[in-house]
Amino acid sequence: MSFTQRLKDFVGWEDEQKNVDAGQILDTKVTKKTVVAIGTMRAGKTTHFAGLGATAQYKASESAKSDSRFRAIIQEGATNILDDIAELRGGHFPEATKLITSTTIRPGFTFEWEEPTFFGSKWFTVKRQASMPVIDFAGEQLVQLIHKVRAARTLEQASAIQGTDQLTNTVHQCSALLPVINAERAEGLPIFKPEPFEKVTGLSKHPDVNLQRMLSPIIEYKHDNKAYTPPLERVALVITACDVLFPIAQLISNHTGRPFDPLNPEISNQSLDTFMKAFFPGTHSLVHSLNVKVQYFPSFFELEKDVKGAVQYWNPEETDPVKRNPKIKRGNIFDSPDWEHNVNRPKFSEYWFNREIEWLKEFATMV
Ligand SMILES: Nc1nc2c(ncn2[C@@H]2O[C@H](COP(=O)(O)OP(=O)(O)OP(=O)(O)O)[C@@H](O)[C@H]2O)c(=O)[nH]1
Ligand SMILES: [Mg+2]
Repeated sequence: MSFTQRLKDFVGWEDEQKNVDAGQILDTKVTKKTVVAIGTMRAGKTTHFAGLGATAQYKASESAKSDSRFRAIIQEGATNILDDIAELRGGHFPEATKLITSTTIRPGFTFEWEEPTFFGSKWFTVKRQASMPVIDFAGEQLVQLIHKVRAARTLEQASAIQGTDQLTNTVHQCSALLPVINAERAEGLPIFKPEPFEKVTGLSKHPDVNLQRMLSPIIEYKHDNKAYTPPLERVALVITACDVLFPIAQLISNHTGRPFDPLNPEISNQSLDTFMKAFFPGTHSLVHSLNVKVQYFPSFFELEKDVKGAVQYWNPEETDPVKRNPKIKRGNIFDSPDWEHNVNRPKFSEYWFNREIEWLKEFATMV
């Protein structure tokens, strides 16, 4: 934590609350900072959120031993996230998200940090909280949402939506966006897999277009309704299934003329920025036009492979790739004497999930 932040915490100073009238008009008063995570079909949203939940649980357990406490409250809402976490630990990817008919969604994470902070000559306990409603809808349903958000350009329209559509409201309330993008959607790379665009009307063949269509209405809405919606302060791009990039990292490096290593903390941000610029040029330009700090997070769950490097499946005889169900590599009791950290622990980008939690902390409000 920076010194300035510590000072702010100490004196209980909060950044000037803009949009204080918003509560009266739209009843969308911001008490906690809200981060909204969003992504198109089969982007790896459910997997990523379950990974974040798992990491938060590990972190909370570890913090029990230290003075700095971390708590993770996972609200399931209408989702299945606790089960999804257990699935990952069992080596399975979560099921494809089903269409949700309920309007009371409100799933998500509340993370809380409690830290002794030394200031002057005294110790104080500083508590911060970040709330992260997760828009984990089936991709198909999200596409419908995009149309709604796009239509609500005026306050009247937004008010009409509010109450009937919590989801749209959540998007409009957010102060940070966390778009989730699957590395396999990089059109032009040998690993490219198109979005299942035939299945959904309104979905383009080109992932870059879908991402822009998803993000630009939110951005436009925020731009046009500055008095009624908190400003967008931050954007973090999560690149899922990053493990598929490892074997072609060298190719990308040659392609871009720069070192490419999403997992190297020194050049991760720069590598993924290059990646976005090359393969998602429209989205890259849209996000960068916001003039906010953009952070990238690589995310992956490694697949179980045999000695020849062939992916292992739970149902190898199935022809449908979804039903075939790849196995996630994970630790078992014979890996090392340290079973506490190994049993049912998937091999995943845990370091980066922790960085994501840190990012949320920087952004969290003091409570
Ligand atoms: N290799 C690899 N594959 C992944 C990873 N994350 C997701 N996948 C694959 O992508 C599929 C979709 O992931 P989900 O997490 O269900 O994606 P989603 O965005 O929730 O999808 P919908 O809810 O159907 O829109 C999984 O079943 C996996 O096959 C990853 O980190 N590595
Ligand atoms: Mg899902």
